[in-house]
Amino acid sequence: MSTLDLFEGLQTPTQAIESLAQQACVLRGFALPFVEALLPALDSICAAAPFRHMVTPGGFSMSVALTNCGRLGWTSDRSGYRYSAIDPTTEQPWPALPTSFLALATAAADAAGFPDFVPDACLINRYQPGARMSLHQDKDERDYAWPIISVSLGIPATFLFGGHHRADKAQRVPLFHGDVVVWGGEDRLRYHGVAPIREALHSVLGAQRINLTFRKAG
Ligand code: MD6
Ligand code: FE
Repeated sequence: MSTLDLFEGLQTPTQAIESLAQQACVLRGFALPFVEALLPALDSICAAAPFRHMVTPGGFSMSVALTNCGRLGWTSDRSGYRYSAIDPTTEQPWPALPTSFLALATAAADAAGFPDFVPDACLINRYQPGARMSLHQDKDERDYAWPIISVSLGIPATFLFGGHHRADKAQRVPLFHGDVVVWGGEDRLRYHGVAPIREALHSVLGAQRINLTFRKAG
């Protein structure tokens, strides 16, 4: 065990794990001990790769603003969704995955029963009040054996966690600053989304919700 592991273990005692499905759960407050390290790293990423509203293949501008860090970044335009090593806005590689991001993602995956997870992509989404994400599956990654790790920061959201068909009734899961949702295995391809964000103010992040989703994309 490294000193970093020991530190994390001390910072996150007995974990509140809420099951959403066989291989999906919410780790309440799991990210809180990491936040102080995450926020300055997030500022550097957003300075190098600014938030932008991507356009869907259908021609709509997404209400959520997006950027990425890691070797691969998720992008969308009229020709489709894909992962790319180059940010189409800056024409530069995406900023590297900060150590604090990596430590949080691997610790959360471990806690949820997915050892050995090493993400190569982190989508960073900014939701301002009114922004939403409609039900979708995350299926642009190469290997669905790896889970999705989703970290909520800032103002609250209602996460919609559905089934394997778009029409399946979705659970409504309130998510708060510091919560982490993990889904993998048989639940990896479940439909999910975010209900329209309500007006609110977070003491540190103001009137926004930042969501980090970690994937092994390549
Ligand atoms: C969330 N986000 O914001 C869940 N998926 O809680 C997502 O499911 C998601 O933000 C694909 C791309 C971006 C996302
Ligand atoms: Fe998603």
